[in-house]
Amino acid sequence: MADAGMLRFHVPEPEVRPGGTPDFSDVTIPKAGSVPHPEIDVDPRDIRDLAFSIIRVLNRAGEAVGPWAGLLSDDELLEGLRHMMTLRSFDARMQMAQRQGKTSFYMQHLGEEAVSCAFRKALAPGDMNFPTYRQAGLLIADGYPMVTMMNQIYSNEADPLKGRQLPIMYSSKEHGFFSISGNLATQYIQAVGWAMASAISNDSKIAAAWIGDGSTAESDFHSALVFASTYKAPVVLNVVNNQWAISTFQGIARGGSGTFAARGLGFGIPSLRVDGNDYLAVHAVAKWAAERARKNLGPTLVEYVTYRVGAHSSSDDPSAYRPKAESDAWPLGDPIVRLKNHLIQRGVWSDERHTQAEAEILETVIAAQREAERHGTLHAGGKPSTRDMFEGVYGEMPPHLRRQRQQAGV
Ligand SMILES: Cc1ncc(C[n+]2csc(CCOP(=O)(O)OP(=O)(O)O)c2C)c(N)n1
Ligand SMILES: [Mg+2]
Repeated sequence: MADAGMLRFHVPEPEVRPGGTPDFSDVTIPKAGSVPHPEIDVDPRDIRDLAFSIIRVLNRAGEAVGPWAGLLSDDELLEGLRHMMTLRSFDARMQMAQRQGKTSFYMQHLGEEAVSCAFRKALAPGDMNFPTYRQAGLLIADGYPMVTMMNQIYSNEADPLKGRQLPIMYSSKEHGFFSISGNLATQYIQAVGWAMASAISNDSKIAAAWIGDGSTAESDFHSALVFASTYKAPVVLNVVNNQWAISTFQGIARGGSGTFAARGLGFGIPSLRVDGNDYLAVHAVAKWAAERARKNLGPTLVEYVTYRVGAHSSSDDPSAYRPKAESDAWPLGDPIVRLKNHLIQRGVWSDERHTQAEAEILETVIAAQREAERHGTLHAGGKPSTRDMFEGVYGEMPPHLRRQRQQAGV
């Protein structure tokens, strides 16, 4: 009552700022194995709770427990570990290459490797991802050559995109990886549209939409949900909640809904939250959602709860807006360490083998880098031809571009 007549403007603030002690006590972590595994044709109203919980498979002892466990073999898990380790090693080398001036820009996946690596294994050939810049694991886990990725990062003469895309904005139709657009949230409407087209043409392929926590504030996100729910589009709607959108904490874009998954409930879309640092949980939930899409049961919204350990990009310095040790305090741990411990617990892996694999992977990444650098880097060696700049957009080149090409003499 004391405030009657005086309005106050509310701006959500993160719990802690630089200099403070990291505090994630408000992140409720359910026990691994405690969240039920519904049938894929469940009525979304019966699983409302799943939009507010976190599906987890790996417990603190490294065991896989509960109804979402048991889908992957030893070999599949060992392969998954290798994919995540490869992505981490690739990131470290490319981040360094950026600091050496070999590329203008880089974005890492540190701490988020399980999300894209495990998700890829739940899709079938021909399915299409509409990714953001933080899902290179989709390519790594599908066997896309690292050299080709590096050629794109270096914008060199072997860059399949001929220097026309920002570094890390890959594209591969064959690997189900739609060209990345820097305009965030466009991925959502495109994925839903692609999925609708797949259904209209009675095809069997499904789509996966990708977005970060911050980008869900874009209207494209909400438009896509309207179309997806109305037309029961065969699409998996992925939200990667890594707690940060550059310097903006997730509470800004989330608004009052409590979780990002809860956004799906108003549209009648089954919505689940999953531990994004648990390879087994990510894969199981992705498989559930993909199967729903393939069986004409429509869209599923999945929120991956994770933490962006690295900087937003090579242009960012997170020490300006969050405590330095915040990532150490993240209660869901590190995805590579957790899968490694699980494999040791299963008796198919060891610390020695892990160290050896790290060295082998680094060697493979360095060999790929050498090969890519033979084709040039940002400021040295081979470049795409200037002529390429004019190609590949129009079926028939308009007169003004033809004139410019003549003026450039290419
Ligand atoms: C439509 C649009 N608005 C703003 C930007 C600038 N921008 C680039 S990344 C970013 C933060 C995105 O954060 P989030 O969606 O959480 O993804 P994350 O980087 O955490 O993976 C912003 C605002 C953009 N690229 N596109
Ligand atoms: Mg984010």
